[in-house]
Parts: sequence; C-alpha cells; structure tokens
Amino acid sequence: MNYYKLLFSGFMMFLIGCKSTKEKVMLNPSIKKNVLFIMVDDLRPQLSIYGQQQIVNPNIEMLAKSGVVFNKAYCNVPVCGASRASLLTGLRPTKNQFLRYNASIKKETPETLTLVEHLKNNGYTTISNNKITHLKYDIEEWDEEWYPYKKGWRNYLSEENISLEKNGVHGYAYENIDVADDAYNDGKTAKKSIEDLKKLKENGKPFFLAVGFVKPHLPFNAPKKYWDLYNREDIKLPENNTFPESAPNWAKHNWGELRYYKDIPKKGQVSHEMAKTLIHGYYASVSYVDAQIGKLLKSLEDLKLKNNTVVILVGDHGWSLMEHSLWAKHSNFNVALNVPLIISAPNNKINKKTNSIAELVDLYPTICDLTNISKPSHLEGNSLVNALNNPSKSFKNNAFARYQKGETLITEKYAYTEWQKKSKTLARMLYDHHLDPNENNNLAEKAAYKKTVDSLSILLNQKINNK
Ligand SMILES: [Ca+2]
Repeated sequence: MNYYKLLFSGFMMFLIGCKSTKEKVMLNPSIKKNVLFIMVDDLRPQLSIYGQQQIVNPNIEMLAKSGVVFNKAYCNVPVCGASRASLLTGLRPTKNQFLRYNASIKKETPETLTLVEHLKNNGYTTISNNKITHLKYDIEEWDEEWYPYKKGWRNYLSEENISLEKNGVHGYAYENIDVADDAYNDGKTAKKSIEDLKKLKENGKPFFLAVGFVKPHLPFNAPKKYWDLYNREDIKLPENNTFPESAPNWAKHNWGELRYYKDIPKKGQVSHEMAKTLIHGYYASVSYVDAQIGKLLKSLEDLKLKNNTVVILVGDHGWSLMEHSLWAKHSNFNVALNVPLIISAPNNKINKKTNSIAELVDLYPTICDLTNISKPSHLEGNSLVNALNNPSKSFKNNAFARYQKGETLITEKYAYTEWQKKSKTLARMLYDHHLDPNENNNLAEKAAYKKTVDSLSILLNQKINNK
C-alpha cells in the first residue's frame, strides 16, 4: 500500500509540477503573442482580396493568404477621429459621443480603460507610429507615440504645392513626383516601425506596435512609380456616379473635405478629367501604402517574429470615389461604412474569407482574446475569434453605424438607415445588398417593403443610444 501511496503522491506531485510549469509558461511574458496593428487611413475595400482588380496591392494580398479576410466589416462611424476613438475604447458612438473627425478619447471618455492601457497593464510594450488616434497624444499610456512630422500633415513635396501653401493658397488634392518612398511620411513610418521591430525583438517583451499609414487620405500624394502602375485611359468612373433619385437628400453631403483643395469647385461636380485624376491618385496612394505594408511584413518574417505575432490590417472607414455623386466619407452609404479587415493570427485559419459580420468595435475584445488577456466589462463589441476559427460560419448577423443624424443597420441582406431628430424619423433608406450592392434603388418607401422596413426599424431603434 505504501508503495501505491508513494506512487500516487508522486503522480500528484508530477501533476502539480506540470500545472506550475504551465502557469510559469503562461505568465512568462516572452511567449505572449505580439500584435502588429496596421491602420490605413481612408482605405476602402477596393482590393483584389475583395474581388476587385483595379488596384495593385500584392502585399495586402499576401497578408490575406496568411489569415482571414472579413468580407463584411464595417466602421461604426465614418470619420477618422470618431471611428478610431470607438475602436480604441471599445465603446460605440452615441448621439453625443464620438461624432466628428476630431473626437477626443481624453475629453469624451476620460475614465475608460483603452486598449492601449489594458495591454500595457498586461506587460505589453505599446508603440504608436504616426496616425493611430486622430488627435495627437489623446491616449497617454503609449510607451512611445511617434510622428514623422512636426507640422504640415499634408506632406507636400512638390515645389508648386509648397509654394502655394506658403502663399496661403491651398495645394492640389494630389501630387505625382519622382521621389523615394521614404520622402513621404508613410515611407518614414514603415522605416521607423521596422527599426522598432528589431528593438522589440531584442527586448523580448510582448509588444503592441500600432502603425498608422496616412495614405490614401487626401491629398493623394504618392511617388511617381506608384502613379505609373496605372494607365489613365483604363481608369473608369463608377457607373453610379449620380445621386440616386430614390434616395433622400439627407443622404447627400457637400464633400467639403475635397473642396478644400485647389482646382476643386466650391459647388457642383468635378470634371470627368479631374475625377479620373483623383481616382488615379487614390489608386497610386493605396499601392504606395501596400508597398510599405510589404516592408513591414518582410521584416516580421526576417526577424522570425511572424509565428508569434498577430497581424491586423484595417481601414478606419470607407470612401466615395464619386459613387452617388459623392466624394470622401461622411455618409451612411455602404461605400463609406464598409472597411477592409484582415486578421492573421498564429495557429488560426489561413487563406480564408468569412461573411460573418464584423464591426470595428469588435477589435478590442478580439485582441484581448488573441493575446489571452481578460476582456474589460465595459466593451460593447464582441470578439471575432469564433469567425477566425470557423470562417465558413456566421456568428454575427448585423452591424450598426451612425453618422450625425443618420443611423444605419446592416444585416446580411439589407442596409437600412433612418435620419432622426428628437426621435422623429425625417427620412429613410433601404437597400437590398443581394440585388443592389451598389445602393442605387432605395426601397424604403415602396409598399412591398413595408414589413421589412417596420421590422428593421424596430431592430435599429433598439440599438440607438441616446446618451
Ligand atoms: Ca480616416
């Protein structure tokens, strides 16, 4: 008996030993997964991974092959500052919170545990390179917050644009000059981030390296070689380049962001020639950023960090390139709400696509799960890890976004928007994405869709947060 007792106690000791070893391993920060978080400003999902071949983006395509592409990812508010504030706090925008391009985490939600602080509290080194929050120094907990410029974010390099700006005249909405990648801020950002990866590897602590590329945000300034990837004669205007007759005027805006620039009329549409130049500039800017992303991914591979690093690539909102006669973001149309999202995580599925709906507010809890840290109770999104593990299944069937008075519900089939004032509905839009993915035929006022509108309206109004 004594022998068996001894054997049993030895076995128990072995189990305890295993447990404590495992705990030690779990607590050892050197094996926690790193996160390379790449945020691309104003990047719409007009990419080869979404079946659109007009833009040259081989590096984004390569990243997609090592992870899961979300076909139906949506921002929660289509403007830079507000979208980023929501993502980094894990809180949705409300009627009074995260409304505009200059939304401030520090002012609007000062008590909220941001993703950055939460990762830092869990032993992560946190670095922000270039534009992650819209407002500089809006989150104080970064170990480092770096910018490639002190002032002049428009980053003009041509003599003409520099001279215009110096004389108080706005520059052009684009720039095509023969310079190296590193001449512009995004090239500098990639270079600095690669240096960081080397240091972070040596340091050995887990890291959250957030890299914010600013193109394809206006002005569309990119080195000539990226403009040269495209023939102007191949650039086409969108087929739906006029405002749909069935859509309410509430869906319109004056695209003031573009009108700021030289040679853009203060009223009315741009000429077709200018429209093609702008679309060409957007494409060139995306290809330029794609090349910078490629440098980062290569560095991750060269440093042998890839197997222990989660890579997330995301845009902060969509962009209209003349669809519905509009330019820029600031609308409730799908083209302004739909964003690219790729998540490549070690030991997760690779080269897969999912139709499970995702919202940017879901990224905070997703990162918590992928880094094996707790999810704070205030988070309003849901982790996307189930969709990463099982991309062929749908785990979430709607998304909710808002812009100013417009509240939008996106389901697997429909996009439904109401514009409200003091809870009174002023106008509405309903699009059937199966039949009309480009949103040209507003069905909201058609009798045949009354039941659909009524049920979507109930669902939408349950989600509206008036606080
Ligand atoms: Ca943006």
